[in-house]
Formats: sequence, C-alpha cells, structure tokens
Amino acid sequence: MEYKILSLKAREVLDSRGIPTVEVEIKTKSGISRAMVPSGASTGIHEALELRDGGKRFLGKGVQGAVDNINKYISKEIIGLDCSNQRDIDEKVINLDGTENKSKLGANAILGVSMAVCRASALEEGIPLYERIGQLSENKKFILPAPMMVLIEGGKHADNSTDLQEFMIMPMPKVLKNFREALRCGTEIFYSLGKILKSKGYSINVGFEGAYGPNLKSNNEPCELFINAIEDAGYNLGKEVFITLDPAASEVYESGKYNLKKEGKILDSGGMVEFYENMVQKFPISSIEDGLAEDDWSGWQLLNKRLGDKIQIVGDDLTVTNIKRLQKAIELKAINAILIKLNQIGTVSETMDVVNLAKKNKIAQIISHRSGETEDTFIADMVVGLGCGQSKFGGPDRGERTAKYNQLLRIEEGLGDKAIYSTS
Ligand code: 2PG
Ligand code: MG
Repeated sequence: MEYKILSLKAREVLDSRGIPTVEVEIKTKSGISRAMVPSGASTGIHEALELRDGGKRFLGKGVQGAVDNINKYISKEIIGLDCSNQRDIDEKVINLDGTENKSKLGANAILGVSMAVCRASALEEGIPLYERIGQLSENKKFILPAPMMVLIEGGKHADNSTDLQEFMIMPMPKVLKNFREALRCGTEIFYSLGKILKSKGYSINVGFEGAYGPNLKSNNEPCELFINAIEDAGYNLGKEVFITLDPAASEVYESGKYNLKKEGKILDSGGMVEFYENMVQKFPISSIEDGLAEDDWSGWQLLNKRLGDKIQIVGDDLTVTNIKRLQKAIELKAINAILIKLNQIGTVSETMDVVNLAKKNKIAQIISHRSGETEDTFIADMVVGLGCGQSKFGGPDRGERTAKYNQLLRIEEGLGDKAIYSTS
C-alpha cells in the first residue's frame, strides 16, 4: 500500500525557552502529522548544524531560513512520495543538502521533516508511533525506560548553580515494578528535595529542564542533599535509587584544563578522573555522562578504564549521535554507554543506525531530550520503540518535560501485559 505525502509545510514556532524552532506539518490521506524540533544549550561542536537566521529578529535566533528551506526546496522533493519509505526520504534530503554537517539546509529543517514523515507513516499504518519506530528499526521488544530524572541543574542550564550541569536520580528497574512506579518515585524525591532546599534557604526556582537550580556551595552538595531527600521520601539509596551525573565537561574546558569554579580548582584530565573516583566512592553514582571534554579522547579512555567496570561512562558531546564518532569511541574503549539525541545528527534513520551499532557492541543507549524542548513527545515513543531501556527527559516540573513522561504512562497502559520495564 502506498501512503502518499499530499502536502508538506513548515513554520517557525517557539521552544520551551521562548527560542524559535521549526515545526513541520505533513498531510496524508488520513490527516495531518506534525513534528517539532528540539534544541540544545550546551551544544557539542561536532553536532550537525542548527540553522539560525542571525540579524535582529529574536536576537538572531530566528529559524525563518530553515523554514524557507523546507517550504521552497525540500517540499518539492518530498511531496508525492510514500511516507513509509523513511530511509529513502531521509537519504534524499541528506543528498539535497550535500554537506557533512547538514549546514546548507540546516539539521533543524531536515530533522523536522524526518520526524513528521515517521509520524505520518504511523498514522497511515494505523499503529502507535512506538510500534512504527520498532518496525523501522526491526525491534519487537517494547521496553519502558528507567528514567534518569534531573533534580538539580547548573552549568549552562541554570544561573549561579554548580559547575557540573546535571545531578540526576535513577529509580532502578530491578526493584520498582514498572515505569509508573519509577516516575512516582522520582517525583516524590523531587518534592522532598524541594522541602530540604527551602528549609536551608535555597531557591527552588527551576532551570531549563524542570529541576531546581539553587546557588550551592560545591559540586558534592547536590549528592549530599539527594541522600537526605531520597531517605525522607522513603526510598532506599543505592538499591531502589541511584545518582547519575552529566557534568557536560566541555563547558568547563579551557585551554586544555577543567576549570571548576565552585571548587576553586583547575584540573587536568587525570585530576578530573580522580575527582570522579572520589565522588563515586562517596556516593552511589551509577552513571557519568560527558565527564570529560568532547575531544579529550585519552582522558575518556582513562575514565572508562578506571570506572567503566563499575558504572556507566556515557558519551554525549563526545559521540553526538554520529556513527563515525561512536565507531571511534568503541575502538578506543572510551565509553560503555551513549546518549542519543535526534537533533545531534538530524534524521530518524541515522539515529536508528547509531542505536543499532551501539546495541551490537553492547554499548548501553539512553534516549535524551534537549534543554530546549517542545510539547512534541516523539522521544517518548522512540525510547520504547527502539527498546533502549533508559531515558533522560528532565525533571518533573515543566510541561514540555512532563509531556514525555505522560506519553510514557499512556504507552505503558496501552501495552498492558506486554509492557516490559527496563532491565538495564
Ligand atoms: C545534555 C543536554 C540535555 P543540552 O547536555 O545532555 O540535558 O543539554 O540540550 O543543553 O545540550
Ligand atoms: Mg549531556
């Protein structure tokens, strides 16, 4: 059966930070399918290029150019094609762009089209999006993820907070029965953390990703506060709940050294590895993402050697959902897990290729949001459809984050007995 794309158009809309982003709308026989593109703040230098207009509009952050590229050029190539041919369509647009980093048409333009095509094909097939994504990646095991939930954010995501960007908790699948219970666990800990912060006179305003961004004294303090919050909420730290970190270390990397302002320390790669070893000794930390900078390959090798048999060493800015960089990370034994973000690479097909290569090499995969999100819940379906087992969708205090969690609740309910809760 052929599912023809009848029309395709794009518009400029706002993301969760009030920054413009691209929305794409595709019409097929059964109706309209939309997709909205996320955007990062601590963006890796090796990511595909997000096209911004410059100039005065929106302080240069407009995406009218990317929108025009869709409406003027991409639509001509795509209208009339069968939306079930995801890979052909993605390849066609990649070729139309013709650059290594999608800088001609913009990765934001290309991704919006790719996601909308995927959604349109689910609509035409009459199946949920996660099932369609499962078909496309030949995965039949629909797994609800263990959610890494950020509860304290700093770095580029919140003013005056910690050097390290994200302090998260991860309710563990082996103890909690299902995703619904894991989400409740994380949210209850968020409440008790809020109470503790307030009682200590800290701000409980939230940052970009729906987590607190208090002006803390050190990079260890969030973990200390987590211990109390987890206990107060009645959960068992190191059994039911673990701590996970995303230092986003590229952001504190200056002339070959790591500048931890809160600690008053400037460390080399070896010093950073020791810093993490100390943290892991003190606190039940199960995962560290971007512990080192995006091109500090030897530092990553050392980190993975020292801690990789105990905890997850996750590449994000290092690997940027790029198959070549993942291949290199595997060869160098630099990571044992990878963060997956659609807009780092720019198409659904290429994202799936990276997930499949990771799976083949026993590299754990975590599907992730960006700090600039939208009400689009595509990644919730994606994490289940690809059966990755772990998500990083933010804190429980902003609508664009809870939209994803709520979609996971719906999917879990819809799957009923067939729902598998992550075993990773
Ligand atoms: C990260 C992401 C998401 P950003 O570093 O992992 O938390 O942040 O989208 O700002 O790159
Ligand atoms: Mg990161």
